[in-house]
Amino acid sequence: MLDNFSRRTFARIVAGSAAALTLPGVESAADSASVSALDNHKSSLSFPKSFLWGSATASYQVEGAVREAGRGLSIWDTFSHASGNTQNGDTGDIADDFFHLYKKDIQLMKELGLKTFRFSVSWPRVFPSGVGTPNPQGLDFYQRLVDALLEAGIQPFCTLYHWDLPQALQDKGGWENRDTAKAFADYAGYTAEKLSDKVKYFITLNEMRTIVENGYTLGTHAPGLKLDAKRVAQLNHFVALAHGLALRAIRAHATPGTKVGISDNIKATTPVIESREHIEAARKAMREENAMFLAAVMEGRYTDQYLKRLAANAPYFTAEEMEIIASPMDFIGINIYQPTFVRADDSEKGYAVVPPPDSYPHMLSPWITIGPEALYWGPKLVSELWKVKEMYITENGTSSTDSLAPDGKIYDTDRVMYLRNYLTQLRRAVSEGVPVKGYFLWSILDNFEWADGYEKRFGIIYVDFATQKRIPKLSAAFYKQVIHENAVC
Ligand code: GBH
Repeated sequence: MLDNFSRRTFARIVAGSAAALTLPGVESAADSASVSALDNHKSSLSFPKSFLWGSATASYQVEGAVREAGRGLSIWDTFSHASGNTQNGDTGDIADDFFHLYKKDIQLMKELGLKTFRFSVSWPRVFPSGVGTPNPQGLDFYQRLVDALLEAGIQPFCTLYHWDLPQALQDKGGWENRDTAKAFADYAGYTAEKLSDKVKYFITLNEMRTIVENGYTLGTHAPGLKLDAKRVAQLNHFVALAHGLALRAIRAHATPGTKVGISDNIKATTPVIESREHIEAARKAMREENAMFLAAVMEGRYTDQYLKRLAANAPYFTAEEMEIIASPMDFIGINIYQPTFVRADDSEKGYAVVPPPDSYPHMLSPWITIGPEALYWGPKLVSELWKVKEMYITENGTSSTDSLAPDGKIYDTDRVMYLRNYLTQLRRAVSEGVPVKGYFLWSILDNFEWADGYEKRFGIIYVDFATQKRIPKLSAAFYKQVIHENAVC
């Protein structure tokens, strides 16, 4: 096998791969010639020049400072402080203290070479009771954050809702109340007006499915409700309506040229075998399994099968509302962590979802079943079905045990394995012309992982929550190399 290589070339290859594993801040021992020995390999895994490599966070998961600068309470303050709702009773009171440490964290992002960063605005910082008079100190924080990002050469992507609904609005029914959709649009329009001189990309809602399923159906997220199917279907409709109303409000108030989209955690339907019949099944499933969310937003209608399935529980909606829900977007963001395997089936639907067998491998979080092909089929089927021209992977990543090694570093080889495999499949999609323009790794920092508290770490930078010390993990070195090479490595 080594016949084609001179000894010297072989030595260079070895040196080159060792260089790829150095941690940030540690000088690479390899000379530039050793890197060029890998060029052929790299070019087969490279991304388009303009590809936006990013990372993401959300307000309540990182900011802390929950009682500072005039912030009102959100449903996550209430939920996390009530006993039994989160692992170890953890709350976001302090989290990563990003509210105070953001400048240092942006420095770390810059060292990694991040081209873009996705953050969310906390609605109760800007409107402490959800509506009414805005709190200028709230917006001031995001203005400073955006300035610091731009100064570091990092393009901001701003999400307007990542689950921290003002508690005052929950007290009036939360997403079950149609007025909440209207209040969201007012807040979104106001915030976009203030930030769009510097922020070009806005995302309305993060993960409609999680809002509805975890918050109001399973009760595992704030506000912790377990509503019946009829009430769930109705509030699902109001959540979709909130997206459409907000999109229109942003268009009405933001600087011309502002781009607006959504971040949706679609069911990433993936054929069990890549053969014609199973691929067709996955295509049908992409539409039906996302009928209440992305399909409604893209098509302005609920599918016949969805309404038939709901029968008497179907929501009340008007043609005008459906038109608002389907207001054209500039891009679609999708969050993908795991596949939904699908096979062809003789049933009326024409497909069946294949649940993971007990022995199916997963990452530290049991729900993250491994299936890198989801990052190929997800964007491919979405772009084909709905003729999308601009897409982003707004979240992808994994938890890991992340223990400190004796040398004080974190060798999260499982996260590196996960990212390498998923990015290889994303690259496959991009090379076929699927219009994915950027990728946001979840997350830059370990943070408050909702009901899992601080027990599940998703960062590529380790956070010691007692001291707020940051330690870049091996995966940070990996991602730095990916960004630098613009290729999977
Ligand atoms: C995303 O949610 C979120 O946008 C982000 O805030 C979060 O930190 C990240 O993923 C990592 O979780 O425990 O079996 O009941 C992904 C969708 C919905 C997946 C809730 C986990 C709970 C599964 N999440 N779900 S389980």
